[in-house]
Amino acid sequence: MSVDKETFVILKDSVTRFVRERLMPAEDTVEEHDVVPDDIVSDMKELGLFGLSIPDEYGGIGLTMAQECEIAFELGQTALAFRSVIGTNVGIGSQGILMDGTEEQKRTYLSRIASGDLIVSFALTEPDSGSDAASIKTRAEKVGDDYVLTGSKRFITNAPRAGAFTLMARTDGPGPGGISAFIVPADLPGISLGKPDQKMGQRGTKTCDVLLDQVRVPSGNVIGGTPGHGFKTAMKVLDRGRLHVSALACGMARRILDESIAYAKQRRQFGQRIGDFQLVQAMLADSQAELIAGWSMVQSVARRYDKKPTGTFDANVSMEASCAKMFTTEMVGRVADRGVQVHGGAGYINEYKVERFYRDVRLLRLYEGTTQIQQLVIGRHLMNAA
Ligand code: COS
Repeated sequence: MSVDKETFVILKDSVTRFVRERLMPAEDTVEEHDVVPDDIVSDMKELGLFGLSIPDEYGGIGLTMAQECEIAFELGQTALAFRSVIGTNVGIGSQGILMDGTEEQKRTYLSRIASGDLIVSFALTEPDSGSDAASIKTRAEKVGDDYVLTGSKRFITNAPRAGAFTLMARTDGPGPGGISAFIVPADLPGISLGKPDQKMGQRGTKTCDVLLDQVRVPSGNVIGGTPGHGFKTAMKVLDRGRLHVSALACGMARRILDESIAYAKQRRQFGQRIGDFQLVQAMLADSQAELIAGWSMVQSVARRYDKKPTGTFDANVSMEASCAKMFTTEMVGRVADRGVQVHGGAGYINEYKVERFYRDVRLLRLYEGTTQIQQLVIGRHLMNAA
């Protein structure tokens, strides 16, 4: 699945223009009101952004991972809340269905996910199970033709907007093999939402708990039809998501660097532009070099990701996706820190964008696997490789 080069160039240009002309001017509104305006969400639907990763036979655009990363880079150059609106449909919410779902599940859900008419969230994390994903406790008991789900899910991105969840629950004994992935419509009796999470940054993104009390889900909603594969589905989805987040981190690094350069050209001290001082140039240079390193890594890993058959697990590519996630999200943290430093006191003031981007990028080192989990994936792979 891919779009031809010419169509992709047109799409990318439209996204670049959309980011500059529509999203950047709305950043302050999002920060102030903690919400992405509905008219922007409608425009995102019209541009096809909800369906970037879904093949055209299911109503999406069908980008390759490398192409998706280029679009994520563009979207990363504005407040991350905008990308978050489409993030779960493009990535962790839809990909389990696409990779491991039955044909009927794909036909039932993917076109509505691609159009943005159905928002889908990914529900793995629980109050007592974050990094240790194989320890989830949410139970799914087989009762007749249904499963009855009880438990709670935590920090679920887009849950307040979601029409469905791809949700991991325990159908069998302990460990990864006892976990199954379900498609759970959000309006089933027994589902309720916690209060919206108040976060450090990324205002406009919506996360909350999802509580399940005896929720009856038809057994036909087990992704792929066979229980016990949910952990592997979740891990494959996260490998892919980690690359997308890496591209986003690079986009945000680009934006912070652009803001920093603009400030360094305009701000004068000691009778000259601060950017004419070599110590300021050194900070800009370090950020530029790290950005090139990170973006090169993302592009090359994404190209390797595209070479493996859709939905398959390749331990080497998985390890490389973790390298990209670890490096780029740590990198953008350093770029944001330097961005604040270049701005001096102004960098601590909310009206300058770097203050909020500094807070926004902090999440990138946490979600879809902390830096320490990426280190663990990489380290284990190195120790286990023949
Ligand atoms: N793709 C497919 N299968 C995978 C996989 C991947 N990326 N990673 C592991 N697996 C498979 C393993 O091959 C193993 O299969 P077998 O039982 O057939 O041998 C099985 O899954 C269990 O793997 P493992 O033993 O490595 O599981 P662990 O419990 O040790 O957990 C980590 C591995 C820590 C890597 C995993 O729990 C993890 O990624 N945690 C972070 C979760 C996360 O990112 N949360 C963010 C929330 S979503 S925003």
